[in-house]
Amino acid sequence: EPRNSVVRGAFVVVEGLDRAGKTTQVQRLCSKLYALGHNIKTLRFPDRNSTIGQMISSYLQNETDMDDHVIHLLFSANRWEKAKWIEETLSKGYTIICDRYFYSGMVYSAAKQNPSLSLSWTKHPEIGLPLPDVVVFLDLEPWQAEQRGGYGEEKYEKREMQLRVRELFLQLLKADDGRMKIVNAGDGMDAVEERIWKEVLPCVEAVEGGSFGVKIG
Ligand code: Z5A
Repeated sequence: EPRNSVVRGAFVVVEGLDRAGKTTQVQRLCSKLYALGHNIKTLRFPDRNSTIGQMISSYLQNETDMDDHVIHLLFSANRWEKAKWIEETLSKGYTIICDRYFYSGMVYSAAKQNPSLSLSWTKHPEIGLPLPDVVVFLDLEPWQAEQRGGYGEEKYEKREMQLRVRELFLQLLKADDGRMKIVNAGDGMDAVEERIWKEVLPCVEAVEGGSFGVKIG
């Protein structure tokens, strides 16, 4: 059970390109926070367990084809399925570490260069979702990502797509109100872990302690 002194948990999102090390770093961050006595839950998107998540998974594996808008809305719906759980979990005092969120949703869809699917269009279905307190963007150049094992079989794992995705992430960062933190993910795992820690710990402590940090705009 969460500590009584916690006002609410912090909502921490880890974003980045393919192979930026999100899974690795989410695990490390959770263990460190847990060791300090924080109560932690994790989440990842897409959540492939739900019916909608299974449709997404089948699309990513090239088993089904879908209109670009349809898959965009399914990714968004997959987050909305969890919105109430996120709010309830935070209010019970658990800090949530989430692997990808609507930032990925926006940039991967906009990177397809469909004329009727601009970056601003992609945002609309996401409006109203619980807003993270801090978003760590693990930045890696696509050529560095490729050195970590090359691209697999999934839909978006191609160099041109990854280059556009990175440009769009950087565009979101420029327009951001201060909750997104860019972290160079091109070095060893320990160095990256340390950089993330410096960004996340103060935010978790502030939110759990009752100071809500960045106000929701
Ligand atoms: N997508 C979307 O279109 N719309 C949405 O709304 C959402 C997602 C939420 C599936 O995502 C696809 O869905 C994704 C975006 C799109 N498409 N693409 N591309 P996913 O999250 O299920 O899959 P993923 O992002 O491709 O996960 P990943 O490949 O597992 O990457 P990762 O979690 O960032 O990396 P990792 O597993 O921690 O590490 C990858 C490898 O690198 C592994 O061998 C590690 O040991 C190694 N590694 C990690 N860190 C380092 C360092 N620092 N140095 C060297 N090697 C390292």
